[in-house]
Amino acid sequence: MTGYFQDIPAIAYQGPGAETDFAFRHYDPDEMVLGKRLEDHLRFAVAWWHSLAWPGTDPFGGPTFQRPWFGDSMDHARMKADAAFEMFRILGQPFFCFHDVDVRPEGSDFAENTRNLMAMVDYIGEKMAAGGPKLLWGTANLFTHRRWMAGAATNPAPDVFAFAAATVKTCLDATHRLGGANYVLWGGREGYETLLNTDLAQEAQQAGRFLSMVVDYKHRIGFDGAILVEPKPQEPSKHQYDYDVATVFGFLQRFGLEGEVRLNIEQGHAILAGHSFEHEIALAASLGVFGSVDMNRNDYQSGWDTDQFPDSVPEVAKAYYEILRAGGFTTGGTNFDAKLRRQSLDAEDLILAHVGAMDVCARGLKAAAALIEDGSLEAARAARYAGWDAPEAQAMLKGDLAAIAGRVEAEGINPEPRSGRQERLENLWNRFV
Ligand code: XUL
Ligand code: CO
Repeated sequence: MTGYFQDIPAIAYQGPGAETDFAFRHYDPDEMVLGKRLEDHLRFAVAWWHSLAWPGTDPFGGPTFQRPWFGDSMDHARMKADAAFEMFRILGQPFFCFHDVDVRPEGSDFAENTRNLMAMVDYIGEKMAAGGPKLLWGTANLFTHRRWMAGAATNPAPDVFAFAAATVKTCLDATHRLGGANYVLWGGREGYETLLNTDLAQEAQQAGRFLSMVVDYKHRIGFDGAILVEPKPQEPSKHQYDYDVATVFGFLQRFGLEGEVRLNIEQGHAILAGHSFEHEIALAASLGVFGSVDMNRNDYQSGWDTDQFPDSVPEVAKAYYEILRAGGFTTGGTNFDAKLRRQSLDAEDLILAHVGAMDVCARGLKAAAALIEDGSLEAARAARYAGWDAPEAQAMLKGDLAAIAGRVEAEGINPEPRSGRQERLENLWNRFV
């Protein structure tokens, strides 16, 4: 016990009329929505890095947080894990996520890193066995340490590629041992700062081989979770190769991995790429590679990845609508890849950030579910494409230009445009959200 959260009660569902801030108003884990418990729809996860490891720095300022578990020793790492599970007990969320560096102190070499990680895996595994949340995903931090400054898998130096491969192997082992539902790769340094020193063809070959080896190793150890790639267009690199869903899908196809790897889609990354969150989810679903989400929000003025907790029900409703339309999460879930503002110093800030975000997501998902249940939006969408059911329309999809031209002439086809009814559908949407 760290006692860090000692004055904060376990958060329970009390409904919209709750009189305390320390209650869920909309997230009732047991509420049945579309035939499934809300907890099983949303599959919330707390991110170890933002909530327990991040010290409140920004590009202009040092740490603002003074958590008792900050430090470089194994004792500190264990205290951090104790605090994590105290926080998890208060929130009652079903999952968490971590990078290797979030849970272990940095060693002097690969062997010591591995020893530290595996000792912490044992420690965390005991806490999970005692009734804590499950692991949604594990990952390797291949971007903070100075060795990764020119990339991990795409580094010009083969020894860095080797160190990255060895590190991902141990992180996959750790994730497997903790029963993780997924393993994530986010390539913050897999990109470039300047084309003047970059060989794009060479780096793509390295990245393709690296990901293929990850998939091979997953099968070798019998890890049955999903391998997920997390797109992001830039920051920290000027340009990142995993730019967005479309770019990653093209990369997966090029290396024959589209049946093996799915995507972890983050709200803030979608915005940075010039898309909406729901676009990225819908596109991944349409390509059969939707996996999981990192739920957060960007500040729309600042133009960088601010990783704030979500606060907008209409925004998250659009994301959950696409997720539900795709059949809901399978191995994935809602990971709060979100951090406090650096002035939010207190233990209660950390708890209330999650409570609010969980309520926002619950409201959004329930609104989206009501729209699915109503069915009018999907009926309107289907009606818009209904012409394609006709045999002559289907024949065109296997046809050729000359045959189609002949038919247009023979039948005097001269199409009349039809309304897309956007505002009518927006009005429908707003009746539910
Ligand atoms: C960075 C980011 C990461 C990944 C995991 O923008 O989203 O936290 O989710 O490495
Ligand atoms: Co993320």
